[in-house]
Order: sequence, then C-alpha cells, then structure tokens
Amino acid sequence: MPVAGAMLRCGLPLLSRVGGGGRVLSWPDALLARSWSGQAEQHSPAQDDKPIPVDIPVPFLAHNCDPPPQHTETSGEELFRFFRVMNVMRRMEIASDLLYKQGHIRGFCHLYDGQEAVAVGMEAALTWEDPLITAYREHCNYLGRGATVTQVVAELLGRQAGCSRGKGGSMHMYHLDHHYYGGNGIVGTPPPLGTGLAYALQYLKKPNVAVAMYGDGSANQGQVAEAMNMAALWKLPIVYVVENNHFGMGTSEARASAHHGFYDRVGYIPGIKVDGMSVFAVKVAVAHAKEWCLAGRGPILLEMDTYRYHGHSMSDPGSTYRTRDEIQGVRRERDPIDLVHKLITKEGLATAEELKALAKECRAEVDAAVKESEASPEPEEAELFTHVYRADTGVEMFGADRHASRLQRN
Ligand SMILES: Cc1ncc(C[n+]2csc(CCOP(=O)(O)OP(=O)(O)O)c2C)c(N)n1
Ligand SMILES: [Mg+2]
Repeated sequence: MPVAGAMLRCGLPLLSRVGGGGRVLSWPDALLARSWSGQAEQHSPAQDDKPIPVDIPVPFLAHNCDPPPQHTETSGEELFRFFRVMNVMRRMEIASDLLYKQGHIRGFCHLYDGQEAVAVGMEAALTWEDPLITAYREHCNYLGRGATVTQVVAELLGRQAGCSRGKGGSMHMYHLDHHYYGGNGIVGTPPPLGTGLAYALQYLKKPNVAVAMYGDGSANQGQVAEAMNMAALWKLPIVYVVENNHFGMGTSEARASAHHGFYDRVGYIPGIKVDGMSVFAVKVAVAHAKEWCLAGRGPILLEMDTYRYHGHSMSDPGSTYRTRDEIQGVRRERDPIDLVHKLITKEGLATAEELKALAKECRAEVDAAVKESEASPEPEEAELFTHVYRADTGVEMFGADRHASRLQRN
C-alpha cells in the first residue's frame, strides 16, 4: 500500500518546537514541518490529505448551546500523526512508571495514560497562541505544546536536560513561548488562573481562546465557581475543560459530587459532554467551543468523559476503589489509540503488522530519550537558588518569610 509504506518510512523525530523562520507553530504544523522534510519522493501529500469521513458514535450532550456535529473528516496524515503522538505519550508514561518503581524518580508523579485523546484532540483544534493551563497530571499536555520526551523525562529524573533544568520535577513544566502555563499542584487553580489568561486575551484584543483544565474532583471547589462567575460576567474567551476520569484520588465522582455531570452544572454557562476517549470527538468539540468564544459569547464548559489507567499517583495502585475488570473493560472497549488503529486498518492505510512496527518505533524513540535523560548530569550545587524568582523585575524578596523587599542590585 503506497500511502502506508510512505508513512511508515517517516521515522522522524516526533515533536518539534518552532518552525522555519522562528514562526511559532501549533504542534500539528510543527510535526508536519518535520515529517514532510526530505520525504517528498516517498510521500504524496495529495493522497494523504484525501478526506476520510469519521462518525462520532457517542452523542454529544449539550446544555444551553447547540451540540457539535456527530461526524467529521480526517486524513491519512492526521491519523498517523494521532497514532504516533498518542503512542509516544503512552510509552513515556509507562517508562516513567518503571523509572519511579526503580527509585530513579522521586516525589509526586501523576501519569496520564488512558487520557491521551484529550491532550491530542485539544491541540489539534488549538494553536500555541491559545493559552493552556492544567493541573498536575501534565506530562502529556506539555508534550502537546511542543516539548520533547527528553525534556519531560530528564525533568522527572532531576537532570539538567529537563525543562526546569532538573529542579522542578513533575508538575513544574512550563512553556511561555507556546503559551503553556503548566503544571499546577494545587487542585482547582487552573480555572481562576486560566480566567486571568482569558482576561488578558480580551484586554489585549487577541483572537484567541484560553483553555483551563481541571478534574472531576476539583470541580467542587469554590474558586472554580468564583472564576466561572467572573468569566460569564465579563464574557471572557475561555473554554473550561473538566477531565472527568471519574475519580479524585480514590473517591468516585458519585461520592464527591451532589450533581452527576459536570457540563450542565453551571446554569449560566453552556456546556457539552464529550467522549474524551475519542480524539475526533475532542477535536470537534474544542473547535466548536473555540468558535463559540471567538464569537464573543463568553465562556463554555467541556466535560471530557475519560479514564486513567494508572492510579492517582505513584503511591496508589489504582485497584482498591475500582475493579481490575473495569480497567480492562475500558482498555478493551474505549482505548483511544485502539480507536485510531481501527480506523487506519479499516481505511486500508496500513496493516496491523505495520502499525505494530510503528508503535515499536515510538517505543524506541522513548527509550532513546530515557537514555539521553539518564546521561544528563544532576544540577550543579551552585544552581540551587537560581530561577527561584524572576530576576528582571527590579525587586528582590528576602528574609525567611519573604515578606521584605528591596530594589534589586545590579
Ligand atoms: C487544594 C488542594 N487540596 C487537595 C490536594 C490533594 N489532591 C491532589 S490531587 C487530588 C484529587 C483531584 O482529583 P481530580 O480533580 O479529579 O483530578 P485527577 O487526579 O483525577 O486528574 C487531591 C485531593 C491538592 N493538591 N490541593
Ligand atoms: Mg479525576
């Protein structure tokens, strides 16, 4: 099959950060820039871009707005890209799990495997000019904003090649140039901080939308409601994305939330419930929500129905408050990578064998990044107090309680 063969020969690095001429690209563009380079003879964009119809079988549920369409189009290029990116994300999380269990990663570490379609589908509908903020389960969101696997894994290992030079660890990933605001360990903070990002967009008259992510467990916090009130009052361009993976640590949504459902709980803010295991449903819903906000209609809420395969964090085996059957059932019936796999084979773009080889390539890519991270040195002792505060504000805080300030000396 010529298209599949050409695609499978694209064994190129997965994520690049900035395209030619320093233009900031969204990751699909960036990925394309890398994937197409040098591939012209093997690869026919015309063939790969042929539209492929996709049905979204799980109905969108809408509250106070029209639902997005139940069908969309994709292309061979997009399908292979989704397949590769989600595979790399999953392998990276599995590798991190192993490194943690071997004692090489310490401290907090929250894995994202199972939820990949949310990060990937969102980025397919956004650009890196649309600010994104999330909580602590963030490794894959950071990848989606253009980071490399090495930047993530080395950070988890506390090495200089990490995105915070090994001094932050999990939950402290940030990419100012790509409008990625982390990485926040305090539950419920992305909605108020994201509302500030949306306020800035409105104030600066930018044609963009802010996206603030939080979980089903965080949704009951007061600060979430306060932020939404302000966003609705001022018609701020913000998409609140609640990743409903059905548990906050070991507490099920049924035990924590008086109202079942998150998309329809804020009377005055429209919302849509989305199959968060389908990268296509997520992409369509986020595109719909972005359009809503850019039309000046104010905030909108998307509930992503998703599932995490690992426990809450590394200290949670994840199987005491849910059954192994439940986890296996989701893997079997709703796995986000499987969905894309099925479409690729159904369309005859590649065989199962070829996709297995492609997945193996993604695994090798992650293994190489782990090796590179392990080879990177730990931060120098002299770096212990650098990058704690931003240096160029003109003000220096000092004292044990950091309450005193003085003008910075040059
Ligand atoms: C203000 C605050 N309270 C409690 C915690 C401890 N905590 C960390 S994660 C978490 C559960 C949050 O669950 P959810 O919002 O559903 O996100 P998920 O972990 O499922 O992605 C809690 C209670 C915290 N980090 N911050
Ligand atoms: Mg949750």
